[in-house]
Amino acid sequence: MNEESEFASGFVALVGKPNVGKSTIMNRIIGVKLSITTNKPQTTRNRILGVRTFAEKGQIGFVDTPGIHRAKRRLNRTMVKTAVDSLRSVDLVCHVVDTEQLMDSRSWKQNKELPDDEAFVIEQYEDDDIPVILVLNKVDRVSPKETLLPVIAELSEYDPFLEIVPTSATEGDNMERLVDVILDHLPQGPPLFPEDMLTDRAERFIAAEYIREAIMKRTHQEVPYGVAVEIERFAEEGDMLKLSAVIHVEQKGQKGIVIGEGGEMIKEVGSEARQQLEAFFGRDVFLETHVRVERDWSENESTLHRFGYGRET
Ligand SMILES: Nc1nc2c(ncn2[C@@H]2O[C@H](COP(=O)(O)OP(=O)(O)OP(=O)(O)O)[C@@H](O)[C@H]2O)c(=O)[nH]1
Ligand SMILES: [Mg+2]
Repeated sequence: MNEESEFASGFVALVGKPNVGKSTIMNRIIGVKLSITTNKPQTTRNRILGVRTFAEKGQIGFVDTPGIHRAKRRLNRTMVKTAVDSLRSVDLVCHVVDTEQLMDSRSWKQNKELPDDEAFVIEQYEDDDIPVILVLNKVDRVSPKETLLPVIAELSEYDPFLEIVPTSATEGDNMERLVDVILDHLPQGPPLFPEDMLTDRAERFIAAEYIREAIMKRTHQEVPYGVAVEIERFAEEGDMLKLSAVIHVEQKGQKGIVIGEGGEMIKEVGSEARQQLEAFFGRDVFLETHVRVERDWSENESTLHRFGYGRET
């Protein structure tokens, strides 16, 4: 075998139910906050590529995807379609599971079976003939640790799973092992991207997402799901980045909530997003925000497209 053929490279989809830790895993491994994460389900709405090159070993093109669920609203159906379509062009699937939630589910406790919502995720890729690694995430929440062993043993009997890797993305546990297992199952071949490439997403996208994260973290019920952010202006002025963002909400009442009493909420959002953007871009950021009502945008195909959903860039 010559040296070049020992290098592994390919695309790995991170798929699973909402809120299991897919984006946290990608960010951990690539070492940058590329994909936003919150404690609310349905945070990720797009396919997001994150590339990491491991010298001499290989290059992984992670494809972070929206959580797969039985969606009703148009935005959610679009998100699930984005996730499912992403599976068509990858070399490997990492099916990510919230281990604590799985072990607490009735079907697991009673029959050692995966719950319906996990089976629904499997249905999306099982006909595609792609190798699958099961990632048992959030194991920091499982105690005592020994209770995990019979779960792993049981799941090794499951057909689609080639390997099972327990992880804690927030603690950073077993991430190297996950990388090694992924590299073991990727095709051999030269890198697909330049070594220093991080993503194919534009800086505007990252900026809009950081702002959306700051809002999602602070809002509740339907408000976080009614927010879309557009960057109207992204300009370099001297050493500074000057950004102007429009925060779209679905109804007037949501506008009041996002602005907050005396503008308190929008001030906090702007300040947190600005700090995070400064860390990402490595320079000073001036951020201006406006909140606008775009009635029922999440049910309307043309506004969905305008905000970048269901149309991959
Ligand atoms: N305790 C614990 N929490 C975790 C772990 N990984 C992720 N989380 C938390 O789980 C929540 C969801 O994480 P995300 O990475 O946004 O999950 P996701 O699967 O990308 O979710 P969607 O984008 O909504 O599909 C966040 O609050 C994370 O901090 C873990 O290993 N342990
Ligand atoms: Mg996510």
